[in-house]
Amino acid sequence: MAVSNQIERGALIVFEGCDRSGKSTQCGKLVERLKNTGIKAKLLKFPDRRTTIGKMINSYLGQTYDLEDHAIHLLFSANRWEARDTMMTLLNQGTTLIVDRYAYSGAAFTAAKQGFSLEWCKQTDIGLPQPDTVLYLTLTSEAAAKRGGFGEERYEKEVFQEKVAKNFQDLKDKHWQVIDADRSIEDLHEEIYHLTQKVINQAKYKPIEKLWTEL
Ligand code: DGP
Ligand code: NA
Ligand code: NA
Repeated sequence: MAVSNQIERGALIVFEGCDRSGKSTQCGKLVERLKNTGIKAKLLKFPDRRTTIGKMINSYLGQTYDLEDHAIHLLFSANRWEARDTMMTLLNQGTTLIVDRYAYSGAAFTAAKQGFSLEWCKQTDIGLPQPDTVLYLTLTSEAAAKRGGFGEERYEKEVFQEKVAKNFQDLKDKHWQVIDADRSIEDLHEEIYHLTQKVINQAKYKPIEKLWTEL
């Protein structure tokens, strides 16, 4: 056992995946499990619809108002940047953050629109805290279809979601772990819980790096 005076930091654990992959359910279950086992943990969700910027995003997603595509991209990104200081403080105080969507959704969703490259879309999130792991939940389109139809929000359309899935594939890097989400909530939770134990232990004394700066 290494002895250190350094405060052990929390891990930054991000969940990504297409709509209906069960991300939000798994995030919630994981946070509860970690807390029950005595690990300091907090759930974050992007977009955070509660802030001033988040309220604009919420109206956009609910289709109550339109925004130019670049402008809404910047707002999604700003919504992550406005959480940056709080995230760093919590991590450095030893709280593990379970994050439901992050910069990868930012790039994957906007780049699914006509005229946007993945490269352009990544720029605004460069330098955000680097996740210790990205748990990418996958579902085949058949498995997704069995989970029922899409809702009424913008982006909740089959063809668009397929483009998003393709973009996620292109964003995959060494921090990603791909997880087949086509099984029971409990089975999926068990696998995820065990994966995160390792991540939390390994993150303790590692510095927090910056996203997409090694490009
Ligand atoms: P959710 O609240 O997780 O259901 O996300 C709302 C919708 O917004 C969902 O279709 C995914 C999409 N989304 C999430 N983050 C971003 C982002 O940063 N940029 C864009 N363009 N869309 C995003
Ligand atoms: Na959604
Ligand atoms: Na595009």
